[in-house]
Amino acid sequence: MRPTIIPSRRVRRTHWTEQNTAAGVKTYTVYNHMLLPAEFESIEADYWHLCEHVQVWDVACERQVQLKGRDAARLAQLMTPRDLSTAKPLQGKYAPTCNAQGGILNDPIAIKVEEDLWWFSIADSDIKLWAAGLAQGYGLDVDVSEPDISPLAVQGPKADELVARVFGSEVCDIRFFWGKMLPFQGSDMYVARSGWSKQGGFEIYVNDAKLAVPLWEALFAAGKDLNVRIGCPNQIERMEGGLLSYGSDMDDQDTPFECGLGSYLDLNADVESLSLPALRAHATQQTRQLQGVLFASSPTSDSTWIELGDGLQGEIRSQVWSPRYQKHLAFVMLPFAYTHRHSTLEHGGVQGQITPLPFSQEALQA
Ligand code: THG
Repeated sequence: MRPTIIPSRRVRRTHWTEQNTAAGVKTYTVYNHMLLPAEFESIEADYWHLCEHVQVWDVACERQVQLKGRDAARLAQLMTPRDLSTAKPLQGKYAPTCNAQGGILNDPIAIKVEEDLWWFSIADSDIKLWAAGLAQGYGLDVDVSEPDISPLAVQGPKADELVARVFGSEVCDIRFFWGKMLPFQGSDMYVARSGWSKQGGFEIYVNDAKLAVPLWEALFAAGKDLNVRIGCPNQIERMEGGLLSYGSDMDDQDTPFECGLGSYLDLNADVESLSLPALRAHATQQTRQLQGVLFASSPTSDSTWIELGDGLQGEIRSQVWSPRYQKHLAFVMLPFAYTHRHSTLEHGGVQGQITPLPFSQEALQA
């Protein structure tokens, strides 16, 4: 028998856990102390369906850390080296959060809901504790909480059509990383064009537990002819698209520069941010970089360490076989001391091509 996991108050269910079970979820992971489906039919079958049709994902585990009060914007800015001063209400910004040494603590979407109300839609680390600690230490007038707000993602090429059938055609003019407050059965929900895939789609932030299942059912009823299916973030699709997963691809031992997230910081911004001084200094001291590596077949080694010679090592952070490109894709942290002199490496008896992230179409198809 395969091992199972016991849900509890520590390993939390979501409003849609019964729907996942009924649909035959095969694998779960735990994310922000909450169940996150990882596989339905198979990772490969789920992948092809996501790229061709439309899926509904229970991503309730993308919890909202809410900052509310007079100092909400100040706390939000302290947490991230990205300049948030230009954000408009209902706009989201991908905003890595970093500690005073510049180490990455999370890579949330920071959403300015209202002037004094921010949501950090977080990846898997306990940002609420850190935000509350900063608020305490800086003596800020802000309430930090994790309200019961559960994103439901609709992803895939037919997502616009499906979400328009439920929320109206005005969803079609929502721009990437922006959102609108739209009513569902009398309750306004934040509907944003975002989601952890490159197939396009929306995330609906369900803020009323009573409406979680009705919304789920409405989406499936409206999408029958679109071949809508239950799905979840997909390792093949997200690696092909170069989306990073906090905890796997990066953690607090890495800086945004090392992980290729330098474009999401504003080093020259005149803002109060805990990590900016360290990151300004680090900008010129980088010694390694997360790279893509493409192998023609899967390396036979189980080790995540790649021996590069001369005492140098690379570390595989994530990897997957791509059925579309017939290549084994890896995200690997590699020292400049190696990549400045080499464009290939060897691991588990297989030669790999080193290439920037996100992967280019040329590199994937080569
Ligand atoms: N949606 C919501 N919350 C989330 C995620 C999400 N919390 C956890 C995790 N995902 C946070 N991490 C990411 C990482 C990448 C992106 C979004 C959230 C993303 N990146 C685009 C890219 O890299 O191409 C675009 C970023 C940009 O250019 O602004 O979408 O998915 N609610």
